[in-house]
Amino acid sequence: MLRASLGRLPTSRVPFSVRRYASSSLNSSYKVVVIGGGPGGLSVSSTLSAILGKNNVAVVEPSDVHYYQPLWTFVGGGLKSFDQSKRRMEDVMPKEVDWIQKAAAGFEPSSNVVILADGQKISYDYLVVAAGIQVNWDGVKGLKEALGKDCVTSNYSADSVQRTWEFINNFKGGNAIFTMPSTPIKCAGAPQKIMYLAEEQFRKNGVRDNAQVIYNTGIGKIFGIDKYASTLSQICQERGITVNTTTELTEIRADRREAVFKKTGPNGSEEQVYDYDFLHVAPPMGAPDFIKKSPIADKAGWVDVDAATLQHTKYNNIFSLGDCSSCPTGKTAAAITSESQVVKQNLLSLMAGKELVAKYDGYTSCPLVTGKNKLILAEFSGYTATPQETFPVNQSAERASMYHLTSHVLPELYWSGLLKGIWHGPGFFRNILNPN
Ligand code: FAD
Ligand code: UQ1
Repeated sequence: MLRASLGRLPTSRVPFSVRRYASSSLNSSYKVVVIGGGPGGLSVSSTLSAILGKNNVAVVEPSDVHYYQPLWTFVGGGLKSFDQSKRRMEDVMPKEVDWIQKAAAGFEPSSNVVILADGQKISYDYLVVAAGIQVNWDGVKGLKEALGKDCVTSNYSADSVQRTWEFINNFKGGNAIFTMPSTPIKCAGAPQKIMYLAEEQFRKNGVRDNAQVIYNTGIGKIFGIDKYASTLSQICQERGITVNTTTELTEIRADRREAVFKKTGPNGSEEQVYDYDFLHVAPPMGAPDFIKKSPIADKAGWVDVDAATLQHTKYNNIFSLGDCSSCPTGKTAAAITSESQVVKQNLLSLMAGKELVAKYDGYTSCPLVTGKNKLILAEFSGYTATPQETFPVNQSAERASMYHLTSHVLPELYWSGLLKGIWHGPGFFRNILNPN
């Protein structure tokens, strides 16, 4: 039941000027509560707090740091520094929001309440859930213990991404294995992007002739969209990279430098053991546990939203975007550029009692870096599995221009555009440059 109208003020307010909300005894209420201070949460809260004004929008976010995760491929590949991916959360948090620096632990959507990890309850008129995806480090036996040590690394962790470059650059030969799980993950291209950068570096370092570069993926093809998959397969063939599909990492035996894989699919379960001299792991991922066990989750644990309006299928004052939502598309920051606009427009329409007309079309993108100065800019709809390219060129080709766009322009669009709520993706430019 909605209690809100556009002009209503919250029933209680943060009674001081600091933006962190530290009280554990006071219950508080906001017009809009946003869960998560990643790109999804910050884009939406920037715009809404600018429109609704101070004390009306709260962001629940426990972390002190905000990472531009797409840069981690470049960090692991030795092309950017880790510090370039990092900002203090207080520097990116919109000025007009109340930042509640705690974790959300549950939802009581029938009473419009979010429960925080310390038991405190925050009530809302409207809720936006953008808490990201959960990386399940326990999903591979031995991974947690092995990570960041003795040639085992992952670009999916702030703690190990810098080791990736160290291990790549020190690699002397043998098996360099890159893994991709069968679960949904964020940026499904990232597990192979780092492989292309590593393979290039092995050549530069004169160790390529002694190396086997192997991509073991739990899914049935190298990439979900055929147009890009065929170029990627060709690149792997030309560069002598072995691609094994339906081959999923289950265990790391670090003491013996062995990686255990199982065959997935209908004839699955066969076990294969590989020796490794470098191992880059993309771990299994899934919906965050606190969402999964709550009433706002679908069967798989994602926030259950309408794929077009991004409104919850059952609770109409709840929206979700980004990696934790049920939208059947590639989970990327690029997807959030489009999703955020839809959430903002539809939320404001709902507040004004108007029909929800904004519709998300599944746009997502994966900048597949294949070397220093080479990149395939895959842009597509995850809903139709067809390309949705911005530029009037064949985007499945490797291009230096796309590398420079991704390396230099996209970070700026992210920090100064998406996080500030003013960059809603390339749709406008696509309609001019490459209309269909
Ligand atoms: P996140 O960015 O994960 O943010 C979620 C926020 O919620 C976090 O700040 C977290 O602290 C907070 N949170 C978590 N739990 C709670 C809780 N219980 N309560 C409150 N807050 C909580 N995308 C691209 O578009 N292009 C790329 O090239 C690209 N490359 C990538 C490469 C790598 C190696 C990685 C790791 C990711 C890449 N991505 C890329 C994916 C992109 O980073 C994510 O899709 C994007 O960050 C998702 O944004 P989000 O806001 O949904 O979630
Ligand atoms: C994008 O807008 C974006 O967010 C800033 C990304 O995240 C890093 C992307 O990866 C991509 C591809 C886009 C889309 C932008 C253009 C200009 C194609």
